[in-house]
Amino acid sequence: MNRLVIVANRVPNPGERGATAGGLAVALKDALAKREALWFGWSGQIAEATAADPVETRIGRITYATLDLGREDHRRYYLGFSNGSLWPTLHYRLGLAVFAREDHAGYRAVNAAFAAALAPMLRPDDTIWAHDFHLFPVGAALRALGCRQRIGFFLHVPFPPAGLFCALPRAAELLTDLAAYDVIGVQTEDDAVNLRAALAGVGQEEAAARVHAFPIGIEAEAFTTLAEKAIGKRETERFRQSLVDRALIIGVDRLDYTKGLPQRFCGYGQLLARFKTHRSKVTYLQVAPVSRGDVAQYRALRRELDEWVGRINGQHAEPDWAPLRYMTRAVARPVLAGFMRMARVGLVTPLRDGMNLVAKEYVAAQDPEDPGVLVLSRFAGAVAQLPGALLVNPLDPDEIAEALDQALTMKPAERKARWEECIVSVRRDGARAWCREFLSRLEGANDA
Ligand code: GDG
Repeated sequence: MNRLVIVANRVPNPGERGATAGGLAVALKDALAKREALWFGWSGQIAEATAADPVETRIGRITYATLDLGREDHRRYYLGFSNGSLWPTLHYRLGLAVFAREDHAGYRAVNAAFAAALAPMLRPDDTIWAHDFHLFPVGAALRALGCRQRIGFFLHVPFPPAGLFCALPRAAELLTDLAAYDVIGVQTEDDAVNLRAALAGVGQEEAAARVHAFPIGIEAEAFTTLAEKAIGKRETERFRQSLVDRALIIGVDRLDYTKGLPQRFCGYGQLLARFKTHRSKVTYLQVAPVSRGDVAQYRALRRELDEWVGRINGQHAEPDWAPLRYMTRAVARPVLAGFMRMARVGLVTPLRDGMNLVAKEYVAAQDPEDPGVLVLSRFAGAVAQLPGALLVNPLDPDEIAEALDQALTMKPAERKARWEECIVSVRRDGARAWCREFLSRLEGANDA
């Protein structure tokens, strides 16, 4: 089998490359296990200048090739254009987007540097798969260097309506870059419709026909096993005892303004204020590991959440009950799986989300005999695969409160029926199917 080359902003650190890996590493596990692979991208380290030659490490059949980013490039490519311009725009938050020509130039320069470092490592029959919004132009940059291999691209975040996207300066250039890819993957049919229209709007009708939706999934069986195994373990049991028979609501999100955390906290406050029967009977645990802590908007969000936690606990707590437990440290994946299994409600209310894997993990973690209820934002890509979830508008705290009340008082038979509607596609449309479908489209059905 020919080699698979993954190009992504981040290459997992050595410690994340095995069983503890999250995100893309988990999703690609199956594809990477089957064939020789090269994983190329940023090391996560910042140096004086961006390295020209990658550092290579080989583990089994996977070679990891990483570049350190120069301080200025990191500021412009990563913090500036990727996180400051593209991330908010793609999540429909034009008001939060900032644009600076230097950042845009830095973004293009790093993409060009990635392509220049990767091109000499490529073999003629490699299949190249580039990931996410940091790397819109890398395919075009590789083509400019004469690369003729099959190159696919997958966007993990939403693609907004064309009119919104095109408000971003230089949007047309980014769309033209996308035309260099043989397959352009997005998470949902809505994203596909939006991206096709945007491409057609800049005269790239042919590229528009290469846009397809590939909803990403999880390794459901493995996550279920993780959750089952966590029950009875010391950490899980200590947590259970601390709840003293109270129903648990769980939220797990990177601390990001797209995840709707202030509105969610407000919704929980409304639950306690409006539905008094739940007072002292429920505990909400929000795990929100800090990401991009060095960006001002994220520092402001953290302050806002600190205030919400103080307000809710100050207003409703009793000497032996804190209604909201909030932590900005990450929790180990096996422990998290156990907490999810224990939770009567999974609360997932992003304002916009490409897919949202936490929603699928929550479903996979449940005990089939006594499952909890998923309360899910109607603006998460995962909606299409989770028909049994209680859907809410994440901008409406009252709707969140009402859904929480409905979930907490739901009879076991309905909980089971709703969970069964969800678990089918969580199992069927897993990480493996996602990889297989993308790669078979890219490599042609005959090679799949
Ligand atoms: C992007 C898109 C799309 C979270 N906290 C902890 C922890 N996590 C894990 C979760 C889950 C992952 O991180 C988060 O994935 P999501 O899909 O929910 O969200 P993003 O990070 O925004 O990912 C998204 C995804 O790409 C894939 O295409 O679904 O829409 O935005 O696996 O469990 N893991 C551990 N401790 C934590 O505290 N161990």
